[in-house]
Amino acid sequence: MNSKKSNRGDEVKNRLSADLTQTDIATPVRSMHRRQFLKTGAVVAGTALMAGGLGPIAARAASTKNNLPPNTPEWMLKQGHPIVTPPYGVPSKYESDVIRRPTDLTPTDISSWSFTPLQDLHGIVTPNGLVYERHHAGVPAIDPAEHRLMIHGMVDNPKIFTVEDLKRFPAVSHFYFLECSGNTLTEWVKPKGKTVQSTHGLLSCCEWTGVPLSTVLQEVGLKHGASWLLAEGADAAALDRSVPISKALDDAILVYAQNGEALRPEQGYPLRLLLPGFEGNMSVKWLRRIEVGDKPFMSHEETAKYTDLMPDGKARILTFVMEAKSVITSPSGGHRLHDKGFHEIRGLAWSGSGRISRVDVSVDGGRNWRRAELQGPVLPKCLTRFRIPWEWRGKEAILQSRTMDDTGYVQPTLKQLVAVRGTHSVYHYNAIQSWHVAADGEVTNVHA
Ligand SMILES: Nc1nc2c(c(=O)[nH]1)N[C@H]1C(S)=C(S)[C@@H](COP(=O)(O)O)O[C@H]1N2
Ligand SMILES: [Mo]
Repeated sequence: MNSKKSNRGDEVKNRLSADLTQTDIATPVRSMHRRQFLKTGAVVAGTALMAGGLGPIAARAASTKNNLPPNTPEWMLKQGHPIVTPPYGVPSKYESDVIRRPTDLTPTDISSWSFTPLQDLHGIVTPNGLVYERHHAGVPAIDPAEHRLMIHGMVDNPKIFTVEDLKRFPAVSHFYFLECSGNTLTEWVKPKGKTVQSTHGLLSCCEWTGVPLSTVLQEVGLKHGASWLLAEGADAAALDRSVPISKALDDAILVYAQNGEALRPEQGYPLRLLLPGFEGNMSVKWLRRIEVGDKPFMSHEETAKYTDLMPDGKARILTFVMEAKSVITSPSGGHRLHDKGFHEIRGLAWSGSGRISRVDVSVDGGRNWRRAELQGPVLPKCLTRFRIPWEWRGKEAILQSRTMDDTGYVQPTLKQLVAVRGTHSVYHYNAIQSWHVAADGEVTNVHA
């Protein structure tokens, strides 16, 4: 997926390397002697950017040499484009390869996935246009004026709410990750995904706004003995899942906005359920009906699918929580390190059980570990960004991250995971990911 990028990087690297001494390549810009910096300034700046994974910037700079100092770049010689073109802003055209990517694993693109480009993102928030997608019957085009949420079953006052009704309730906003329990499913037996987008990209993190489900359940009144509910979507799949009342009364949200604007159609416009830390499948999109009952409803999605086949031939069912997991996003599969010396290893950690308490990073396949820095705020059931400095000496390395959450749970190695779960499972893969760095800087997915 990054091949375009790395090729561009390679070209520049080839063109630049003629001008560079070995010392220049190995010296971090910050500590470089001023005279030396001036002598090789433009070239070194480009190289340093590539070292940080910003290959395309260096590539562009080199391909438009006339725009480089001491010249005045062409974009300073005329005025820019006027405001509100377009009225809804879009990223720079130079970011056009930062996109969701589909999979070739599904026979149709109606019931399929698209993956978030984790390798290109910064911080913890997923921009709305890059949030991963999982639809079982495509994206319905719902007119919010004709959408309703019906709540019935074991309640005192069954009700039908409009979206506007729900927006009148006191609102909350929280940052939570959303992960498909099928995330990383290709990796059980062999390392398959080429990039972190394809291995871990069924993962996103937004600020979700809506009304707590507990508030609305209070409005309709739960009958004595009510202990489960069924949430149903208004798509052609009519996807439905059972939710324990304890979760519904805890942190479940009826969501109508993500990252400050209305939900995107792909994310469930105009209304979705969000169950923080639970498998993505249960956060029912295009939510139209909640039925309250006293036992799980045993829908297709929680019996035929979304169960975990164990080594003894029995299947675990109703496995809700997404357990602690982490992954290095830079450098990661498809990247290429061009320069020895300083690199910042960056990644994401998350846990459906609570807060991330720690991330350790190994560069030797798990023999030695160093503690990474966690970027605040460290929020519960939210992505947490970690970073750690690394001096690459141009030798082979195996990069791994291992996280722990505030329950004390430690992310397993693949061996530990398979010892318990076997290899017949599809969902809930959360083993430590390994990226192999070759002596030539090429980064690939391996099992270590
Ligand atoms: N109604 C409905 N809800 C749904 C789905 C669906 O197909 N239909 N897919 C589920 C699955 S499997 C996941 S992982 C998440 C994906 O949410 P997203 O597309 O907003 O990332 O929505 C869940 N909710
Ligand atoms: Mo999913």
